[in-house]
Amino acid sequence: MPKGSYSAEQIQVLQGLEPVRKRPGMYIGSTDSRGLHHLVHELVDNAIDEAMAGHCTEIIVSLEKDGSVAVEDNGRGIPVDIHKQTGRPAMEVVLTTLHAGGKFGGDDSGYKVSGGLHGVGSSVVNALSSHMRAEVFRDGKVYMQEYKQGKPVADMKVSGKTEKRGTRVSFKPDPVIFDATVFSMSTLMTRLRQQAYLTRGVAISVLDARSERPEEDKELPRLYRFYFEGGIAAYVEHLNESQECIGSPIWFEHEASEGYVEVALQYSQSFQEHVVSFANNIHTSEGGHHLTGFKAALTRTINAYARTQGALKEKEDNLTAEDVREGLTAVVSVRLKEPQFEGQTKSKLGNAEMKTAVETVVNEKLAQYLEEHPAEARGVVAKCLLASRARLAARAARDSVIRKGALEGMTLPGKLADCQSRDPSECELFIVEGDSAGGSAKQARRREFQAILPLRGKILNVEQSRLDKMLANNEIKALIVAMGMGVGEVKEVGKLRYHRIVIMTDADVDGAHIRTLLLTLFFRYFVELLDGGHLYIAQPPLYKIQKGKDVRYVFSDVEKEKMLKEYGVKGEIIEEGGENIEEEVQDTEKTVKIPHVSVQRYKGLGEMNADQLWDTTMDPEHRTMLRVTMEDAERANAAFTTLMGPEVAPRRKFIQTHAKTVKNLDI
Ligand code: TTJ
Repeated sequence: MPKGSYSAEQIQVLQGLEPVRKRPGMYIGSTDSRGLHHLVHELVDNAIDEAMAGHCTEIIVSLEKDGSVAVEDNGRGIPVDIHKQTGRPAMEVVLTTLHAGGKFGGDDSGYKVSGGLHGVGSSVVNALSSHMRAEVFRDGKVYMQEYKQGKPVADMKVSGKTEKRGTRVSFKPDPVIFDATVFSMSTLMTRLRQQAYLTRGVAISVLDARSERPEEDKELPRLYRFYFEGGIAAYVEHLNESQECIGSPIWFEHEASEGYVEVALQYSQSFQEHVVSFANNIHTSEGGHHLTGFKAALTRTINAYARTQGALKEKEDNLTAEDVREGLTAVVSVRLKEPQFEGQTKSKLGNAEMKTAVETVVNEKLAQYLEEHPAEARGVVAKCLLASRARLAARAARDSVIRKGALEGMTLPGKLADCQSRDPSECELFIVEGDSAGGSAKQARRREFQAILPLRGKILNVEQSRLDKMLANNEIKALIVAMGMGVGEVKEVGKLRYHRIVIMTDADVDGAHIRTLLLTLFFRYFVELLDGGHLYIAQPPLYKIQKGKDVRYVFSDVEKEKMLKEYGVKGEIIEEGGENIEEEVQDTEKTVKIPHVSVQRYKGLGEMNADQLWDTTMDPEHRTMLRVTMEDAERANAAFTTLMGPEVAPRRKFIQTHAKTVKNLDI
């Protein structure tokens, strides 16, 4: 079969659409407004693929009077010939079966948007529609088939004559499936505009023909046409609209063996960095190898140029990656045959070969640009040097804070109850929350090798703070001084005074928060301690269960229930209390009395007496501690960034999604 011709032979694994209607969320993520709009993009992606293959220049999305949406292109049309495996027209197979692999034409030579991150296929749209009509215009004829809930109403037929060429698919989302079935033109436009920027030379129009429009659409014109001859260069121009720019956007493309690479960039006098990356038109918000390659090449090329021009003197250090990205706006777009999407939100490009592919192109083309545009090149280098000088000044200020501060002087903080030993390999530092827990821990500890540092209140949120500001915080300074290894550029792991650093917080929400803050601090500034296995989390018990002289400590509710069963007492009885109370446990409101057995719940470390704290939590012979591993920290890092970073929206989302898993809420 010659390349570029098409037939219906390559559809591989076929499956009906029943599972889609049973569990729509599995296929389109959700059945809310987001999932609803996803249906449109699913169809548009097919048309974009046809455009990327070079066969389509116009895509029209229309919101019809009857609540349906139509997507039409002027491509070659979905194949209508008979698919050998099933004996049905290819169009029917494409729209009524879940086809693994997503290839329904003979033409799999190109890069595809559909079948990428969300590409579940147009049949999924069909399954979730109360009604769908597909039309293919080719060879002067209109081939047409209609469906209800994904099932053909009749065989495909020739329904008329036409001069047109292309595909038109219209559908009405099934109200049985979706919470709401009203489309928002403004929502659709955001993504369609982006797609138009990314697919240079293709026009994407949106037409609103509805008589009733939702509130957010009422002010909008009824017709938009997104067409950007400049593609991503126009995108960069648009992003930099309100900035004072250095020259026009730089644009280049290259068809490498690993895939297609396209880059546009422009510097402005802003201090922000705005670099966005895409793989097969899908926004890779978590970056990936294409972005890594871009950044590496940028740093290398600008440094090389600055050196040959003498802008960087021999004895001066190279510009850092951050220096060369200050004021940069860039779009990096790659297309590849088999994109791998990884990461927390599956939006990180995992194909390692794209690093070199992008790096090589950018090295070459950017160097060439700088050579050919000396005026712009001077502007760019000047901007980067400015960023570098600002960074050096900030560092000097920070160093002086460190030198002037208590760190070098080594005056240990007053509230540290240090241990006697000076052999770090046997020394332990317990970081405890609050003075009262600190008091218990001081009584409980073995002073020969255990030191206690009580921290008051919530320590600073380090994710958002710079090092200098962080060092102004007394709690953090005390901790850093106690550990003895310094911080930032004067850090020396060899000077660590304790080889075990133990975070010991209460088993409640506040404790968890302080633990997260501490982990953030360690992850950001003392990653060596994680690598070296020096960081631990203490495991104080949740309950003390006592029957006569027999005392047991348990660390979870499950363990508690198990223990009580062993004693022949059921959980419910405990809650109700009972007769024959023989024992009373003092010191707590939460004492529950039952025959012979008492259960005490520890709300905080302060509620344990020194002996109990030693026995259960601090005694190396009996305690369990969790060692914080790099893997924990890596996993935590994502949470840190979401929870602690400056962006509010993702944090709210994280909290909403995880709220149910926060147990032991201390109300
Ligand atoms: C497949 O490979 C051979 C040539 O035609 C290719 C194809 O299917 N092209 C195509 C599909 N163009 N447009 C579509 C399409 C457009 C919409 C709006 C919806 C769907 C499901 C497909």
